[in-house]
Amino acid sequence: MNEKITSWLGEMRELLAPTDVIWIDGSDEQLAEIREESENNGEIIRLNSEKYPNCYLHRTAENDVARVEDRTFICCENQSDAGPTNNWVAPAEMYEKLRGLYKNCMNGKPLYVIPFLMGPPDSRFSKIGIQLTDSRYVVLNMAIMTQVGKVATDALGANGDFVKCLHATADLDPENRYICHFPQDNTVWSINSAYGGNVLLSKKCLALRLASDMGRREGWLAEHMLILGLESPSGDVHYVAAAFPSACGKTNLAMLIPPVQFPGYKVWTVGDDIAWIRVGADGRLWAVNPEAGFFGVAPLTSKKTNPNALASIQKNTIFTNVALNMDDNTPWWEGADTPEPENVVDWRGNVWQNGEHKNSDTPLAHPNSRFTAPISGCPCRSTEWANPEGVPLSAIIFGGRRAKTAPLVYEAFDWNHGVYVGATMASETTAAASGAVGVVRRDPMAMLPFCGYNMGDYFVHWLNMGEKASQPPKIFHVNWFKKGDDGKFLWRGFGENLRVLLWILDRCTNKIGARKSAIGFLPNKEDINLDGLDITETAINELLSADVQSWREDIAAQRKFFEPFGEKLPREIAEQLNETEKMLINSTENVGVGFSGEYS
Ligand code: OXD
Ligand code: MN
Repeated sequence: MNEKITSWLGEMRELLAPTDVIWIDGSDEQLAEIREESENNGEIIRLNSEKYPNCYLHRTAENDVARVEDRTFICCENQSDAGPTNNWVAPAEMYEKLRGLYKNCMNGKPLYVIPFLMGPPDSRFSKIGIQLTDSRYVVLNMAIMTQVGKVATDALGANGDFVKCLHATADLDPENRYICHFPQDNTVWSINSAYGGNVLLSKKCLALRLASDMGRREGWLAEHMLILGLESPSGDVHYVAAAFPSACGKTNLAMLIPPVQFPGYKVWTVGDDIAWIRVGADGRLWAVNPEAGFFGVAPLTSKKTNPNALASIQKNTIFTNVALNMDDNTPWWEGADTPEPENVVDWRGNVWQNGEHKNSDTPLAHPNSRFTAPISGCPCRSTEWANPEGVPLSAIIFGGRRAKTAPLVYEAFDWNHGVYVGATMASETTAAASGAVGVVRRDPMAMLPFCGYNMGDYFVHWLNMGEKASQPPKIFHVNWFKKGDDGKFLWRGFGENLRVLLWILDRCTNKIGARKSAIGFLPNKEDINLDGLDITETAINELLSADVQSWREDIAAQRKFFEPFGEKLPREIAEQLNETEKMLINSTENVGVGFSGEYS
């Protein structure tokens, strides 16, 4: 037994006072037993075993349905190390407050100990954590999202280090809900929530917030990125990583099915949410997905939007806060392929019969309802998912949800400009975090809620990674969400996004040219394959251009966002901003930054 575990566990037992300690060994038998207990206690509901074998539904408390950024803290010694974008409390003060809340909170309940491995076994990328929890739902989810039990304890050995993760459901008091990170102690403490993003501590807490800080110290990156492999008809596979804010389509892009006009192309999913990225011996950047499952947004998942995700969630899946079709005991959500059920239980547990819900305008599934499904069930899973070396990246893509400002795609001039493009990313907010939906907020590299240290230092680290990599990937920005004056999306998205990926890869392999503009290289229209796509000339012109006036307004917003970083904002980023502003001043209103007018 690893002594570090014994002494930590002893201390935690004394604090939490559980009745019992149960070690998760990862065996099918043990997990089956826990599922049965959860079912008997009403924590999970078994779904139709023929249509959805080994699938369950869970409902969280009504006030506990999303990540709580205002209750999430980085507790390092100096506030300046957490930076202006993180909530901060000194570690001693936070530990003391939380100890009070944890004291005896597992009285009458067992404590589950979950050793978990993130990343392929025997890989320089991998990290080990141990999560303590009083929630069987958390145990079952962790067993999908990570590799739990023996595989982790074997990797840990007698002396290995691990991240200490503590979660307690306590009484779900939102006023005392805390998600706290202690980077100097490799520790996460979470209390009074049972929603995935707050309690599956492997995910946002370890694999992003703590790992980003470890990555800075150890010379690698932990990013909020999907990883996919794009295979061409000749069999070559190129890998790209893409960062979009939560609920902006990372899972859909990672599992894309090419349109019929592109026979022989295939997309292979390496990961849909997190990438750990290191410089390889060849000077390229190599990436692994540290997770073993998907914790995806259910609403709008359908045969049309993401058939691969749909196939992945037909078995061995836990659904959270979706609706339940009472007629056949199957899950349902807005945007599903089947019509709204007549007899249905909504995500809150309210029963609606004989179609009576159809007069209501509240959704049946929560907009942030989720599925937890193992990557092993994904039909387009990449064989490289478990490669201990990871996959080499040809491109990094940043993206957001912008109705107006950003074009469909553009390429950064070079690495440093790409870091500036990532640092100035912005997106309209979604339901994945509590708070208003649809408000534009700046979200550098989609890491605003997940960077575990000062974001000014994070930008420096990104710039340094470009120096360390002699063959860094090219950097791009995409926006699938641009709207026309009629308020409708200009681009169909989903499978059609392959056309943009192909332009990106053609740029990476130097097959085509592009037009230099103030914001980056924009595509020549004829270089994006639009075969068989029903799109007007006006729409494509609008998609491939950017409006100077709204971009100038954006520059002002970027400056404002950077202000609180003060001295920490790297000079290179400030220079890129000034340079872009200068180029925008020289662009005339009519020409636009790209080619408005060019094709009219
Ligand atoms: C997620 C998120 O759950 O980003 O992946 O909120
Ligand atoms: Mn995410």
